Amino acid sequence: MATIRLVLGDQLSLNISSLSDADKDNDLIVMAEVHDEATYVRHHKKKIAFLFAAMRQHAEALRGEGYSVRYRKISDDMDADSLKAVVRAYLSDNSDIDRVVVTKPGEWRLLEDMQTWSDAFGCDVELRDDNRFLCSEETFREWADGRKELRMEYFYREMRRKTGLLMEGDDPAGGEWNYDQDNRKKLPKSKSTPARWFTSPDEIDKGAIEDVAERFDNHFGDLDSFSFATKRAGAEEARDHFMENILPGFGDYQDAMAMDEPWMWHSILSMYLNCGLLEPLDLCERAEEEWKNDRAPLNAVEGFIRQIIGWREYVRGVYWLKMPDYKDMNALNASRDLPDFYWTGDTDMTCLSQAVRQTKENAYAHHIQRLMITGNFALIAGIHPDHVNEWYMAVYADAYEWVELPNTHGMAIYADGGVVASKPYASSGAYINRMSDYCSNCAYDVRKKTGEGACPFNYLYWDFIARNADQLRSNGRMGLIYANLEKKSDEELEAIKENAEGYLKSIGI
Ligand code: FAD
Ligand code: DLZ
Ligand code: SF4
Repeated sequence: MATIRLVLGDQLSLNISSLSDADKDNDLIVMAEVHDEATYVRHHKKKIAFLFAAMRQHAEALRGEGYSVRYRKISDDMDADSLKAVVRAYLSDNSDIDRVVVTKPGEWRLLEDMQTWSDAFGCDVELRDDNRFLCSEETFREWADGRKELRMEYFYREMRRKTGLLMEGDDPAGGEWNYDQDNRKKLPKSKSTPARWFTSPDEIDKGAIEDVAERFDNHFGDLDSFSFATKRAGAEEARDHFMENILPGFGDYQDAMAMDEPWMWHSILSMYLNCGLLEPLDLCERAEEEWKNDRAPLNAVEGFIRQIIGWREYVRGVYWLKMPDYKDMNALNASRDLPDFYWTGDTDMTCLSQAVRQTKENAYAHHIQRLMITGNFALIAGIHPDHVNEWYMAVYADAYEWVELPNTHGMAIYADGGVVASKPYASSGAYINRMSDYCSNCAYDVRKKTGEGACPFNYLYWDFIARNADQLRSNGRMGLIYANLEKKSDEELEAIKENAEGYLKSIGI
């Protein structure tokens, strides 16, 4: 008898656990482009095109390795519209298949669905752990067990010890675990950003792009100028270009933003990492080599490695530890709709129009834009977590719920009440002005707190602080902020409230 090995769109790794014991002569590898996965949120067109193209390229690579691959391209046949329907169809067409093996998906909704497959199909359906992470779900649970707070920094130190990355014996390289204090420079006017590595689509990519243009025209985002790598070799070129040319500056300007600069010194590797074209440990080891060979400074290399073995592994651990309840959390009772400008970029707020327009164009925005612009606005305006989650899931080429949800509900909008962040990452226009040149190119005045032309981040910030006082005042890290709130006169507080309500009404939420 034979086995179906189902490979999902974000499981494009040759060493994925579902294939570890595959019988190349008998087993069938099944890969399928299905409407259910492509439409459960209105994914950016470039995200779908990227994934379909990368899946098609991976199917060829697997064939090259001697596997029998059954690949179903997206079609208009709505009878086989989900992964479950596709697997069922293969099972009923092949009486010699009596088992399905799949690596666990990265989203709860699909895991829950797959847990019903064995009964539904009347055969063994084996769900295997995803072996592409450095910390298993079980190890994370053990680390979390009994801890009052799940702070990333302590998890990260464990991961440094476990991997030996940037360790000198039992001590961290250079004496500090974290060099974040060196990584907060604003981009000087005289400094230009480095050229980036992009590629152009081959025939397989062009086919996927056409299929997406034809079928998902009503989805968010631009499809032209598609320039992601879709094969492992391309992703590795992007990686090598980053290590050689970009990594040395990764640290210094990690928190900076600048007009018409979508990439800064960020790696633009998350979409490859998350779908399996690159591997986390390999990236970190290569970055460490750059430091060891004096080609990149410690603050850059430590910062980069922390994002991967720290944040990336940590948010995945939190996701599987806290789901399914995590998704329904709304600690601050946020209830507003998402403003239309999150989909169009049409707003006079330069910071937001830059972040959204670049997102629309590239299916990418860098971390500080996601956190301190779109995330911060959603937080201080009080947008309902479900709308925030849906938007972030849809718009980025690297978005899968295991990584997106703890970053939105946890890091950006404090919907989880402090599981991920020790306090809300709320800020007024002053922070954005300090870290970017957006404000000097904006219709609003960042120095004005209320009244005509005042920066909306200013009054929305204080309105957020005031309306959530009951819940946040007791947080030790918010003490200074609440002391400043106390200093505001009743008239000032009234003007803040009026401005905030008037503005939110004017944008229709
Ligand atoms: P770099 O800045 O070059 O960082 C290097 C790598 O570190 C990234 O490729 C990524 O794999 C990892 N990394 C960095 N920060 C994080 C983080 N906070 N969590 C997990 N991994 C991290 N990342 C996603 O991969 N998918 C998402 O859907 C996603 N949604 C986000 C939503 C919000 C509100 C926020 C604040 C962050 C989100 N992130 C998400 C994390 C981070 O912003 C992206 O990983 C990063 O911007 C990807 O670009 P890059 O590859 O250039 O990253
Ligand atoms: C994101 C996505 C999209 C757009 N399309 C497909 C698809 O057609 N077939 C597939 O196997 N996977 C797709 N994916 C990725 C899945 O949604 C992803 O595997 C799950 O969300 C779990 O992480
Ligand atoms: Fe954004 Fe306010 Fe600065 Fe305009 S002035 S760019 S709205 S922070």
